[in-house]
Amino acid sequence: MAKRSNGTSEYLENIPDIKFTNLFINGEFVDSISGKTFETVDPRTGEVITLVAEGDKEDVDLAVKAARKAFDHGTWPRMSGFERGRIMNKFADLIDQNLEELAALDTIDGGKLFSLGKESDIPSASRMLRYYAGAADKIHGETLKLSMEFQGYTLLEPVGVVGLIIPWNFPSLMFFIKAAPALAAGCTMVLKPAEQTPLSALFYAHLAKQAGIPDGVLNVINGFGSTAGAAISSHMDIDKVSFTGSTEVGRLIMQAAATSNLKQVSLELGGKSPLIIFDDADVDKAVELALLAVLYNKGEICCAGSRVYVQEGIYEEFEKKIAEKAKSWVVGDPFDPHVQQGPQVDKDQFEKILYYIEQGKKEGGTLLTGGKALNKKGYYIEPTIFTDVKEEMLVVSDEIFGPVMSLMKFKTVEEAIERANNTKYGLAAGIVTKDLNVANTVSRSIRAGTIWINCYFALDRGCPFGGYKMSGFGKDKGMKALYKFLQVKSVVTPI
Ligand code: TAP
Repeated sequence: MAKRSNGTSEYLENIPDIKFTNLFINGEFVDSISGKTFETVDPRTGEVITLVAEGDKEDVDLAVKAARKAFDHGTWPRMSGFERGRIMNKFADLIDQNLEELAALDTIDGGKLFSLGKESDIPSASRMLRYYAGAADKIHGETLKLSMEFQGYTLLEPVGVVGLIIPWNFPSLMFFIKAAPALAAGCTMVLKPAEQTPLSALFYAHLAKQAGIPDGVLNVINGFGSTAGAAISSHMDIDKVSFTGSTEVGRLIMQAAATSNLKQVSLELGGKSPLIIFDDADVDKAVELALLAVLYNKGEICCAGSRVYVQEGIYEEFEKKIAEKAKSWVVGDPFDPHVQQGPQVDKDQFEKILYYIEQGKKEGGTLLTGGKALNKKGYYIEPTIFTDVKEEMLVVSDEIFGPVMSLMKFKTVEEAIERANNTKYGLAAGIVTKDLNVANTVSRSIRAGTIWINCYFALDRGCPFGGYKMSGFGKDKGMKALYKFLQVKSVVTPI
């Protein structure tokens, strides 16, 4: 990797040259029609990394036209599933070959740990492709026994042109959580990365072309949600939108789909997930798990366990131990291999988190640890734990999307269930106990899409993931996600 001349990090050797900054339409990198660009910023310093082409409605129209042509007349939906899978595997090989550069792009663009990018995000992205590559030639309908005079069968057909709108917290993984099943199904697509993290998405567009994905199948439009994003969700020629992001924007996307062409919508939205720790837990292990649950990826993760309920018998010991551990948590440059938490993604997110911390203090919460920004350049925030908080306080009810935990005490299993469910969200929950009956009762009683028992963030490409309640609908990952990009056609003939 080459050094970037204006880099300010001491880890200059890790910083890649930025090769791709344009829109990717019909297999080519092109300027936006307006010629406009926007800045993408390094959250370690607040400095501009580069300018990126800013796509708008006209650019989305061009990309949809290319995707439509590739779907209606191109080879991708018509080739064998085996051949699609072969090309997707080649795409995955290319990702593996460029692992360090891709991880570095997500680190400078999103403040993500470089070490985790290399060990987890980028390898998971290529494995996501391989998982769905393996499914591409196993898409079958059913034969149907009908009434006396008829027989029938079903065909599973790709939905068509799909719009994929993704957030900034996992730029690489999110790209493939959406694009990999859509590719396997035979769809063509227009993907909009978040404005904060367009760089790895453009690199993936380049690798897609190298792998042999035909022109027009995968288009990438950088830009803002209110313009490029809205143009996708209201487009008359897009058949489905798969969205990951906030509940507020999810609502806008459903509205746009309803008032345009009634396109299908799937939404992976926010969360405020509970982690419930019972008296029989190993306290040291539970402390480790609780810290991971809220601090992983600097708390910028939809299923963060940000409401931690600890049963009264172990509460005091737990509180003492988690305070010690949180104070020794290392926050700093995400290229430093010793660092556990990098900067928040941008100034807005940084200020939003600090606002919630202030609200927590005003509402009567006690700061057990943290509570402020680090005294240095960049968007760094101390791991923050509040005690003396209740569900009705903003710090407990709202998704903060930062390194902020609300720590609370409970008495009984019933109380834990009731308080855990006292939220508009339903993305995930964690339970720590050795008692199988308690684990079973609680996991069945919590209204959330994923329950982790004696673990947290045990996310796997084969395991469906998505919300209940206002955390959305329509699963990502697993075979469920493949079927989101397929539709059923029934064919009936007389016998
Ligand atoms: P959002 O503001 O919702 O942005 C997500 C994406 O939607 C971005 O690409 C954004 O564009 C775009 N967007 C914004 N306004 C839009 C509009 N009117 N029409 C169409 N697209 C629009 O969320 P965020 O701040 O990026 O991410 C944080 C949120 O995402 C959190 O609430 C978090 O819980 C949620 N999230 C959920 C999950 C899952 S799996 N459920 C995973 C990750 C994140 P720009 O940002 O580029 O303007």
